[in-house]
Amino acid sequence: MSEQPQVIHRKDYKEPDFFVEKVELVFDLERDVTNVKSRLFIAANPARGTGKGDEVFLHGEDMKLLSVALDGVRLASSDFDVDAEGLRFAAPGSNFIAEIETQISPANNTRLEGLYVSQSAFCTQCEAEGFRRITYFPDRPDVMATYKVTINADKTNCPVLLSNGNLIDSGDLDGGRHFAVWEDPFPKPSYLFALVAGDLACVEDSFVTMSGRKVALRIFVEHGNEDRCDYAMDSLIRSMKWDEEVYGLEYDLDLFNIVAVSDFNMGAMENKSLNIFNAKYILAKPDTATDMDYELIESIVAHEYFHNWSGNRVTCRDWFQLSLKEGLTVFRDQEFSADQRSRPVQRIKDVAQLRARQFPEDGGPLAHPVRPDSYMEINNFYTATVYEKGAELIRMMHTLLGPDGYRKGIDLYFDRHDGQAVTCDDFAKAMEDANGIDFTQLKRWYSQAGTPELTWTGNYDADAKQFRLSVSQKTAPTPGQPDKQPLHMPIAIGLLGADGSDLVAQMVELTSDSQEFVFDGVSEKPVVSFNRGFSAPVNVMTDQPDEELVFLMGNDSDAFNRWEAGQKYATRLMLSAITAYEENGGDADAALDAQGDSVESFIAAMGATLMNDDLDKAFRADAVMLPGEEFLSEQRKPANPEAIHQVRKALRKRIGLGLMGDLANTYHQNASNAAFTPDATSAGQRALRAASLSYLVASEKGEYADLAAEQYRTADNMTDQMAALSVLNNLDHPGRAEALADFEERFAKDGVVLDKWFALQAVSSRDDTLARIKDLMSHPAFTMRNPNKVRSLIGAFAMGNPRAFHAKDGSGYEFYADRLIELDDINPQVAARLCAPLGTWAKYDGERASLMKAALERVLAKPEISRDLYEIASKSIA
Ligand code: 0A1
Ligand code: ZN
Repeated sequence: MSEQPQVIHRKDYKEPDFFVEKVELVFDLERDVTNVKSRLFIAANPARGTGKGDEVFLHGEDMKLLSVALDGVRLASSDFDVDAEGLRFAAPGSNFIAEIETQISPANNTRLEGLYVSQSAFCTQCEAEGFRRITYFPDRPDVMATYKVTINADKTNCPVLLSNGNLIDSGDLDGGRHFAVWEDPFPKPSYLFALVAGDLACVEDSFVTMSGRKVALRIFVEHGNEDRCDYAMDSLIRSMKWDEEVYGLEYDLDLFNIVAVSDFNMGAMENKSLNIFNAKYILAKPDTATDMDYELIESIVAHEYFHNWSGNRVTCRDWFQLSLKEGLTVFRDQEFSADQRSRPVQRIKDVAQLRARQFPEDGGPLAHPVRPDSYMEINNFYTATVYEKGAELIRMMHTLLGPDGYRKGIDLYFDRHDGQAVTCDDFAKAMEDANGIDFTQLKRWYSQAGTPELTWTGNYDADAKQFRLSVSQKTAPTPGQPDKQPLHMPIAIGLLGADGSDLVAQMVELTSDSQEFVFDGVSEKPVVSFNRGFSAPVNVMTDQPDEELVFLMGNDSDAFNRWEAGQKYATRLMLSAITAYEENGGDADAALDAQGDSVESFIAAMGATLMNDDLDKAFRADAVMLPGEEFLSEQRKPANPEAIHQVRKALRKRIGLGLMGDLANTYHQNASNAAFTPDATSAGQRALRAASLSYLVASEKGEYADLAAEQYRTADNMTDQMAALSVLNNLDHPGRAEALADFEERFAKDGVVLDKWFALQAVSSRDDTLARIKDLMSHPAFTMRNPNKVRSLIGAFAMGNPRAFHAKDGSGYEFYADRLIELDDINPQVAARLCAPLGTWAKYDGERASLMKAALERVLAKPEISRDLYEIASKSIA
């Protein structure tokens, strides 16, 4: 990058000057030099009044341009301009055909955008702007075309040739080559184009749609992985069924392909009828994948499938509207998982994720609205805010409209906009029109960044049998948005009587800075359960006394708020102990002693949840977990990672000691002799047992570390093995080295599984962790070219090991900045995504903050820094 990257603004949107109606592509695949011929059927856009003689601009980057011809006439080099951004020429008429020939080098494509090689297969990633690395094209989502794609390749290396749509022809060519022709009848933006060619194994099934059409379902994987596709296939079939039942949406082609690749920048990609996945989110069998892996596979397979309607049939007009497809599709996949598993447990998981990833983003230097106003590099906006906060916005619409009203809005949206590229406003308008409702204020959630903070107080009038609830909201300034306006949000309220039952269960709508809600006929002074089910994505400040939190933990009819009450109590307790730790010179035990009865009463309440057989086991497993170190560091300024770590560890030890008998019983009673099945009930049982084991080990009674080592040796599934290994991982116990060595040996050749081994070592709380990570960088299986490896070893260190990353001497930051600099030359997109942890400097003490800023300065000083990394690093330091 030579100059400062250009900033693109939402307000500057203009319709395209020219459309492309039809694309014909011919690929001559070779690893080092691939030839791409394209024929583009171009038409002027009447709305822009363009035509003959006007400039046509086609994006294109890092390609060799061989030739351009318009309507069959080859252009002389003086008839077009080509620079680092693309190709310009004058239109020969309002409708014409452009023929362009380019050369690209898939084997040298380490950015993994456009056409690249993963293991030995060719594959593509075009969202957001990768298509312009394959051929010259108006690479923007509001240009939608039909595609006909011919792939020529070596028959031995690439027996499988895939693209979007239907296979219409195939056959042999000279020289050991063959070809396939694919045609996609649905017009689509270039970001949904895909091509795969390689020697892949295929697992096949089928689905009959609600109108009786049989769809062939295929999952392509590397040879040897055929036995790891069952769960992904099952998830796909369940997703197809669910979308018919819940949304009335049917699949629209006769085949649906999924390909799993080892090298992928993100989770997966919804290319029309040819979804490409990070192999990690497809491959699973009981002895290689944990329950969490199964859960993720289910939700990501569903997510990509759901995009066929929310994203592909109706797509985004421009990239500022990304949440149109992503927020909606995340909401859809969350609801799918809730229906397939336990609804409250799913909600807890989604909220925990939102708090861990989105709230910090919204409170930090990279804060941006769900619909951003500007960007330098769009790849940097595939964020928790666009995805998860965007999903919360859709969820609020669902809550406000009810399921029927929501469905009416959805039906209108798809009726109105099928085949179009539209905006978030268009989506909201369909919701409004179908329901005769005004979402003007609700739509502020699209444009206003920052997590609102809500405060409430209650007042009971026994004579009037009336309860008054005063609620106020406030959103702190975020970069570029100093002043905030009040938001519209649904708040689900419960008022509990002394016997634990609901006196009132009601949804209220908050619209002003502060508002009072009056509940009549309340027969006794109630305990308030506020924001049930996390009906609004906000931070709630409350000074509800400990006893009320304990009461809610044991009685709230809203399972989410039962969990929430426990988290609040634990957070309050630990924050207060952290202060004591800082004051007493670093004695975590004394800091807990200073909390009086609170510790005891908290542990007792947690024990009651642990042993409550009326509750779902998965819920109990979640409810006994303490808020994480990252979450706690969000609550304090300056955050002290060492104090947080020590206090949390000491509290875990007390829980282990205090509940030892119950924990040991829970552990033993939840052992299972049955063969592993990944269903939610069995997973819940394993999770509860794992939670018990982790507290038993936290008690520091040596026999439990032995028990963990034993569990690792005897378990017949990866979930139980990882549960054992992750507690051993922080210890000096001989079982640790043994288990790690065994794991390494067993999975030496199994990239996706070995990543767990790298990540474990990166998050270990042992003192030698950073040194070990440095050693592991020269492990034969480690490479900076594979994003999963980088995330497992380097990413996990910064994001999952706050104590080591924030080591006072700055060694963590220094190591990390070196890696970002190294990675930027290989894969800027991944480098930029990993940069965010350095941007949290403002939360730390002066010394750490200046070390972190120095690390960012060093990153920014890198010669030839990419636009991706520049944007994140420069915004982070501001
Ligand atoms: N649209 C995909 C995620 C995705 C986004 C960007 C990518 O490359 C920059 C790749 C995949 C999804 O939501 O699943
Ligand atoms: Zn998506």
